[in-house]
Formats: sequence, structure tokens, C-alpha cells
Amino acid sequence: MKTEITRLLGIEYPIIQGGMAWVAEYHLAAAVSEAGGLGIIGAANAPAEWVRWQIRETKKLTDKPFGVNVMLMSPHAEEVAEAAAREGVKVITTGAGSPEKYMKMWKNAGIKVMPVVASVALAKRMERCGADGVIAEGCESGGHIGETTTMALVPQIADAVNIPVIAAGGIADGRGIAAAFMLGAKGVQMGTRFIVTQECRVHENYKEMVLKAKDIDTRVTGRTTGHQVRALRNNMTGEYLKKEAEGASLEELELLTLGGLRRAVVDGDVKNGSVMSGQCAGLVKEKMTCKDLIQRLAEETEKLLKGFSYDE
Ligand code: TUI
Repeated sequence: MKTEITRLLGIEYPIIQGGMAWVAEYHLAAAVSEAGGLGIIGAANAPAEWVRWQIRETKKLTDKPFGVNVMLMSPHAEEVAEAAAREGVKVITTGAGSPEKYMKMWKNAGIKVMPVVASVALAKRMERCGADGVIAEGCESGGHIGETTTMALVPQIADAVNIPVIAAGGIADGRGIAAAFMLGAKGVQMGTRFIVTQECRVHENYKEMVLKAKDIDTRVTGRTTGHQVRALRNNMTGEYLKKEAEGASLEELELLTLGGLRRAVVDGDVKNGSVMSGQCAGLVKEKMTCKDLIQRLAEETEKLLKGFSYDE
């Protein structure tokens, strides 16, 4: 599975672990990188001090490349952007905005930068300002999402830019990875599938809920506020959507989600917390180690791509 992405990042498999807020901490990132993928530490809303500590702990567990995801809506985005560069991180991904103002600093530090984008326009802007690749994230993803599906977004972005495209959103097995290559991607990013791994430190209740989820079990809150977030349906999404339909204010709606992800990930309150997950949760059926998972994904993908026939 050697592609432009494995060569660019110096990794074995073109499989990147999503920089999931609260979920993507150093145990998971190190395990994914050790298994030959690219592990990512999700900085989310954390301060730079936390990110520095996470980077140092990851380095104790692996010599392989790993990355940091800078969530651009964070109040700490600027200090995190600087800390990641100073700590010698090899790869930076970004989410929930445009990282244009940090690009020069990161490129001067020799970092490979791959912004997550949800539109052709932002992908083109990222190419112009020096991105090494873009992660095209469809709205099947968990967490904060855009408007367009992976199936429609990835080929449109692949046509629009000359840098490698990584597909994200709705991918959980070798079929999804093979399909992503057919759409023009040179790699994939997966989040939901990595939540249910041995090394992922989220509360067991969270993993159980992903394992039990069916195809129709996610909901998108915040369509009226512009902060669309996909999560597994529970009391919180039910109440949020009811209030949203009644025209509740932004402040009132934010009260329902504030700290909700932490509540689900850390406290295991999967009824009232925010259990962010992609639509592919229904494909996640067993807990594995990151090594076994990546091996299996590679085998499934290679088998499909090698012996492809219309009839099988
Ligand atoms: O960022 C994500 N996923 C996330 S961030 C997050 S933390 C959070 N929680 C609640 C509310 C808000 C944030 C949880 N999940 N994925 C990458 C992504 N980026 N998806 C969509 C976008 C995006 C959207 C609009 C990127 C850029 C953009 O417009 C920027 C511009 O200037 O055009």
C-alpha cells in the first residue's frame, strides 16, 4: 500500500487516525504510529502545556512519525500551533477553520501540513498557501462536519488540486479504503473505528455505545447555529434537537453541549454527554489492538484491489 502519502509522511500504511477531541491522546496516537499508520494527538480545546506533555509522552512510546491536530476554533489555537512547531512534530493536521496564518511558521519548521477541509474552495486555498496534502472530510464523519458527503466531496477535491488528497468520513473497513482510492484519494483518515481499539482510553460505556450503534443511530445537532456536530443519538441529542426546532437561542443550546464530550469520554455518561461518532459506527463490531486493526484493514484493501471483478 505504498502511495504518495506513505512516502510524504514516512509511514508504512496510508491510514491516518483522526485527531478526535478528548479521544485522540498519546496512548492511541503512539499505538497507531507503532502499527505503521499515522497517529494523531487531538489538541481540541486544550492549552499548549497539555499538548507539549502529550507530544513528549508519545515520543517515549514510538520513534515513528506522528502528528498533532490543531482545532482552529480553540481559544488556545495560536499557542498550540507554536508549541507543536517547537516540539518538532513531523505532521500537523487542522480542523474547524483555515490555518492560513500559521502556514509559514509550520513550513519554516519543516512540518508536513494537511488541513482537514469540507469544501473544494478551502482545498484550493490550502494548496495555494503551501499545504502538503488535504484531508477531504465528508459529512458522514463524527464531530463537527460540513455539508457534502465523502462520495461527492473526494473526487471533486481530487480534480481541483494537485496535492495528495486523503479521504475521511464513513470509512471503517477495507471496502471503504478501496472505495476511497477509486475516488482519487491517496490515503484515508479514520476516527470512529479507532475509538473501539484496546489502546483507546475512552470510557468503556463510549466504546460499548459505538459497538451497539446501528446505521441510523447518529444525529446532527446545530444545523441552525452553523456548528453542525454528529453524535450518537441519546437524551442530549433528543433534547437539543427539540429545543433547536422550537427556536431556542444559541446560548441555551450551548448549555446542552458544553462539556458534553468530556462527560461522555471521561465520565462515561453516554446518556447526557456528547457521544461523537461517524455514521460508520454500525460497521464497528469488535474491539481490536491498533496493530491487528491496521493489518486487517491492509489485507482487506489489498484483496479487494488485487482481485477486483464486477461480479464479486
Ligand atoms: O474539526 C473537525 N471535527 C471536529 S472539531 C470538534 S471540537 C468541536 N466541538 C463542538 C463544536 C465545534 C467543535 C469536533 N469535531 N473536523 C474537521 C472539519 N473542519 N470539519 C469541517 C471543517 C471545516 C468547516 C468549515 C473547516 C473549515 C471550514 O471553513 C473555514 C473557512 O474559513 O472557510
